[in-house]
Amino acid sequence: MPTVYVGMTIDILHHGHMNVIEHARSHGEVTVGLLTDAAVADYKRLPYLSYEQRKRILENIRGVARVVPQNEWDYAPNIRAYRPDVMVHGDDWLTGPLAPYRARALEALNEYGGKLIEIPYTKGISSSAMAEALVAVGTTPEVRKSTLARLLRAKPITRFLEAHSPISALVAEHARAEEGAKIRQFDGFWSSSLTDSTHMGKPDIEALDISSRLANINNIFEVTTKPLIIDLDTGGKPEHFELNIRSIERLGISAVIIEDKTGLKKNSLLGNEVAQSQEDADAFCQKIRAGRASRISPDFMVIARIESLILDKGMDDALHRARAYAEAGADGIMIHSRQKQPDEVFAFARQFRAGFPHLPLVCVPTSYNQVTEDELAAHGFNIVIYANHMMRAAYPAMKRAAHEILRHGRSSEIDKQLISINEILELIPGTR
Ligand code: SPV
Ligand code: MG
Repeated sequence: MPTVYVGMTIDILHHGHMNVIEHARSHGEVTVGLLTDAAVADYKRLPYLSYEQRKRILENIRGVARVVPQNEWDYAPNIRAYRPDVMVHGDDWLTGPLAPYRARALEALNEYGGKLIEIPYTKGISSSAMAEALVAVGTTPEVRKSTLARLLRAKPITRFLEAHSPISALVAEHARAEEGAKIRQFDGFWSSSLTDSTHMGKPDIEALDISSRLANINNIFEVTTKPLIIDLDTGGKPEHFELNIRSIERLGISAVIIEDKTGLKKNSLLGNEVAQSQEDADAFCQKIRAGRASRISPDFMVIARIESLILDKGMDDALHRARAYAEAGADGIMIHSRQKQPDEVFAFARQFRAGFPHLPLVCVPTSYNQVTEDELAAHGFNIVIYANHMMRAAYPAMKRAAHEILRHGRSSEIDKQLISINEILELIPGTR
């Protein structure tokens, strides 16, 4: 019996997949190369169903003899490993961004005389569109919360964008940049103390109470599906932190980050221009333990943020604290810096990674903004947070509009820089 290879993701199983499987089994014994979460996440959004769930579905389909992991978007490595007599694929890859993958698959098949059979792509069905719809319908606090842990397992580095309101979160949720077959997206949202405070016209000094922060996040969650990390400043008193963890986790937030400061907190980017004090390391470890003890699921993360470099306490202090916080049970470490170059966070990562090769490392490259995500990943970072960019984009645009209307005594001059009335009426489904 000839062997047949088919590569698939099947986040949502539909008749298009059945066409491919039925066709494949008419040529021999079918092996499905199931794309792993990591293979998919490198190219588009993480599948709704986990690899194990998708594997179980496939194994119960008639004609599928076995399911093997396909660890890359590229078929060639598995073709070389399994050397099927035949590979079956839809004809949607003859041109466009998938064409290079076709060429590589053919090259691998040609090495031993394997055959490629292409069948007409099933029209009128789009897995990606269905997956988006499914994610929107199927997002529960539980699903959203555990997505961060899944992302960290699937991707070397994940990117989070600040969202201070539902509309800013909608923009962050739907932003896309295509690069060949890859579609870059943000993996989730950062609820920033700075921009949440700014949004409310208040200083970033822990002045907003937890209820108003969570009410804002709840509104964001009403209209989005991606995971969120909350900046909880110092976390407050350990007893309050424990209680707040409950409310935070219940809402479906994936992680909380607390910083090792004490007294009146000021924004880190002010550094030592203002009076700020760092918390005693042992007391902060105690807070980490208290937070971890009150979480419900192990997928919820308590991340410790180190302010030693911000407050000019030096690298040794930062590393000493990082080790202590990791040993106290922190699920990740955020190292903050206000330098223009990434050198000090790179040096920190290198030394920290020697003792803790796998603990997630978080950075916030606001001041060292020339650094790329690839460079950060190469230095061992797993989460990059763009901490304030949506607010910083919106505010100058609003200010300009207000000023231009005043200056001209009418709005016509600013109009072409604004979203049109027609577009804003189309922006939110259900408006019309
Ligand atoms: C925030 O976004 O509120 C942060 C990061 O805590 S920073 O503003 O750089 O301190
Ligand atoms: Mg903050």
